[in-house]
Amino acid sequence: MGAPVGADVDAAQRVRDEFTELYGTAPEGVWSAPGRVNLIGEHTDYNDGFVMPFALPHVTTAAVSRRTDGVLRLHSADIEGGVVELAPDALEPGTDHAWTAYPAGVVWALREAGHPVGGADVHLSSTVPTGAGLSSSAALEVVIALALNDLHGLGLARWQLARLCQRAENVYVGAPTGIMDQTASACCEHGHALFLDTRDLSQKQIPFDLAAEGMRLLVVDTQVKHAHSGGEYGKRRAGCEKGAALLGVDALRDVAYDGLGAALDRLGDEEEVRRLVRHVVTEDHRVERVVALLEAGDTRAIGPVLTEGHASLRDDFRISCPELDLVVDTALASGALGARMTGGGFGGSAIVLAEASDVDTITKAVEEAFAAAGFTAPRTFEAVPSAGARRAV
Ligand code: GAF
Repeated sequence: MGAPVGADVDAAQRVRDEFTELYGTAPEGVWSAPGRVNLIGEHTDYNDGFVMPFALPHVTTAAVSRRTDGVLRLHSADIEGGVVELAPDALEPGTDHAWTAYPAGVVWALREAGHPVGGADVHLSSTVPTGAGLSSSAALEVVIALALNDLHGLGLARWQLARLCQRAENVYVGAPTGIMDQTASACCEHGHALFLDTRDLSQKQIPFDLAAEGMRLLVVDTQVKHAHSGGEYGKRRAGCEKGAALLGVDALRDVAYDGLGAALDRLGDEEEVRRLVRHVVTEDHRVERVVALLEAGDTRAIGPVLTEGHASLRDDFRISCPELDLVVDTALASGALGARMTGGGFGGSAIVLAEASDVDTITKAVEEAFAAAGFTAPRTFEAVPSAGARRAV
């Protein structure tokens, strides 16, 4: 996963010191797990399809110690409210609607799977932007899962931790998400994008070093907040499942790209389902095209494929918003190689692939376009493919 870098160690030591001050003794260890951006492969993960995320340098850090009295104490440096005390024995899906549902849900999922996880003291601090489509929830889940896996010697593999975190999010929190974000946080490697088959969780690390080729990938956080437990994400998922059922396949992954026209014909006047199916099948194909281009060393050529992905999410899947479209249109008009919304949609962030020499022009153009439209100023930063979850101290 890559050794902790200097900034990591500094952050980990700060979180360790805060834990010691809060709970009166030093933690048994400190772990961190990153947020992610998704390069391509959106809303394909709950259709057994392909995705290609990479980890951000932004992490959630957790200092953790086991307790013997069965009490789970949770505290976050970023959220008001002090220490929250819970009883692992009494955790019930659907009862917690605060941030604590994510770490508590992981404890619940581990216990439900038969792992002997009891009380713990936890102190958290995060640099992953929340509500920005950059997987702050997955980072929070994965850091807890990894810490408890290590402390209790559970021996679970990264992909197993990701599955348990997804279960925590689906069942305990009640958000019907796929497996991409948790796997990205748990399994990504520095300098690589993760080509993941969400059907069997087979993975391939694809070298992705844009700086070496004179390019950059910008993340533009529109500051429009999104949430997955809201109805629209679930409606898209249900529509995809209806499409698979109507076509007689286990999942839309099983509809061949070459057979898409015939499949759409079979859906007759199910217009909405046809649009969802078209997005998923073409998006899986786009992931395969991006992987092939990167493996052939033709990195610049992925730009138009990313932009096609945005059009598909906007027009067929219908999960973009005016702010995301404005980022994409403005970036492209200012010379970007490609641009698209990333993550679940309905707000959050867009990514922009650009020549390094065009970054300032594009950033300024997007800021000016937002100001002219009367939108809240966006936050732009460069995304560098970073390490997955790890023990930091
Ligand atoms: C969110 C979900 F959590 C993921 O599982 C995935 O479906 C993504 O939206 C869309 O690709 O991040």
